[in-house]
Amino acid sequence: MNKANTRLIKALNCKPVDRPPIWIMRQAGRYLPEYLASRKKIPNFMEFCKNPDLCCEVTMQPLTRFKLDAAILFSDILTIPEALGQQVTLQPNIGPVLEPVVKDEASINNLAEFDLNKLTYVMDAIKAINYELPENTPLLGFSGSPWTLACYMIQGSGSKNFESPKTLMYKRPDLMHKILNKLADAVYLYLAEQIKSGVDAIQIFDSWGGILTHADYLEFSLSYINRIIDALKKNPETRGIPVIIFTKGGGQWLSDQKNSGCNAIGLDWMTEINHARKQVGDNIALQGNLDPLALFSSPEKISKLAKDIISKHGNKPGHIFNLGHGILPKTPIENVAALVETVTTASSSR
Ligand code: 1CP
Repeated sequence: MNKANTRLIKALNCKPVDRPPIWIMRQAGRYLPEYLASRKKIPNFMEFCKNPDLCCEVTMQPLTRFKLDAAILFSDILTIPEALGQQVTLQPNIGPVLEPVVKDEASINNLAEFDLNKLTYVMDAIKAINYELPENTPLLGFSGSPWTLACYMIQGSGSKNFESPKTLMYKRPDLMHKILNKLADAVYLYLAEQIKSGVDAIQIFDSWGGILTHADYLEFSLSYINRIIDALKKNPETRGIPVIIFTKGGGQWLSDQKNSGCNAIGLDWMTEINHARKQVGDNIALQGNLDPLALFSSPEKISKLAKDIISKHGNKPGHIFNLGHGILPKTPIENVAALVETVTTASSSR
């Protein structure tokens, strides 16, 4: 179905809309009791991700509750490391654990050839979701960036400082480039296949790009994102689909990100949206950027903060409302409702 005229896709293309569209990073997830209930059906997280009907069910849950302008495919960025041969398990109080860790040249050489057939379950979920989605609601697909995926594959888990990948990067940049090259090829093929299966826009989550120096960000993260976008924009089957890039902690590098070929840049909450707009010009959409912790305050406060962001962006096209990072598990649901109500009743002459 062609969703080109929906609020989200128009805003991503910097076309005028009646109000900013809103979706929420991690909108399907642990803050929703209905999500927790669905998860009980298959407690093993990766097995859950492999069940297209359950992925469809939880993708639809936040849309049933709130007037959101987009759905995001329920899956995880760690599907690619699993397809490359690592075992991924979600462990209580730790989070995802990947084994065996990638630590040297031999372990990079031992990774499997990337094979899209191992990710058919993601494409099946996209088809199932599109069958359920209303005509005016576009579906976002996503992937981790090569750098962010490499962080998990080399560290073997989440981490504050990601010592192992950063040490490898400093000691053996050649090996870091070797794995990033492999990941960039995989991410391109994966996103292209998501587009062919029916997603209407895609987001590249560079959750850990912000732990790098500027020079290393350009060399080890953004250059690979650029390569993926370039390949998507050259392919006639994928070129019309808007691409959002989101580097958590990347607000000081907007002038680099704007030349990546992306349609939109996701902003974390540390970045001022009016300053960002000045830096990127008027042809790139901006997405964000309420602090996820602001949702722990009151409906009145949230409404004020959301209106502030909308007015700071100003009366111009190209703003997609979102949080500055994923919604947190303990977020009160009535506060999410207040946020969505504020944004969906905001008017403008855009
Ligand atoms: O039920 C559970 O306990 C699982 C928690 C969970 C969920 C709900 C995980 C494990 N993944 C997901 C879904 C998910 N992950 C989605 C789809 C849901 C939606 O957006 O509605 C998406 C887009 C992701 C992306 C993702 N996974 C990112 C990038 C986004 C970000 O927040 O920066 C990252 C870094 C991951 C890894 C991951 N998977 C799961 C967890 C808890 C984590 C974070 C690990 C860490 O602490 O570093």
